[in-house]
Amino acid sequence: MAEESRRLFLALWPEPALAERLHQLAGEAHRDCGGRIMRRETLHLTLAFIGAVGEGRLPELLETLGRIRAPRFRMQLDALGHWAHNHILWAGCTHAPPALPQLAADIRREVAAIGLPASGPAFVPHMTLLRKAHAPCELPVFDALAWDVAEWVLVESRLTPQGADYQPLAAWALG
Ligand code: 2AM
Repeated sequence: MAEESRRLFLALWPEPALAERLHQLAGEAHRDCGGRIMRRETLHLTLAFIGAVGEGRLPELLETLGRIRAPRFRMQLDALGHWAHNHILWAGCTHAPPALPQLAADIRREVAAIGLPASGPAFVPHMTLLRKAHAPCELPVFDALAWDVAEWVLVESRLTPQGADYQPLAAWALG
């Protein structure tokens, strides 16, 4: 019988209060550019996308990821943007703290070292708020949202007719 596989990625997951604020922003942007609003509980920032991983490789992946050491950091979510190529309306930061791309690079390197694909496009930190969105005429103006990042998570994505359903599998604290 074929081995079960899971669709995996690594991400930062906001606390409910921050997710709520981002969800409100998504609603404001939606008035202008339409599209599909991401559910509050699914909002996240992807660090690395792996894709399908055979069940049998999970222990090795967990052990590899568990060896990564990285510092806590604060991020200011102060920007909204729209990508024409994939019709995503996103939230991000004008100046990412260096610890953020460093964490993404460490994860990608370690995952690649055990022969799994963890690259995807170049790392551009963003949180998808709307999909299938038109280019906005005017983006909502908002006060920067501070995000104190204390952990990162391994998440399984299950595709359902209602959209992606995300299940956290493991979390690691930042030092
Ligand atoms: P997106 O929001 O920019 O589409 C789970 O699907 C997460 O992994 C999403 O944040 C998604 O980013 C990202 N993702 C999905 N497929 C990907 C791929 N092939 N390469 C890189 N990232 C991907």
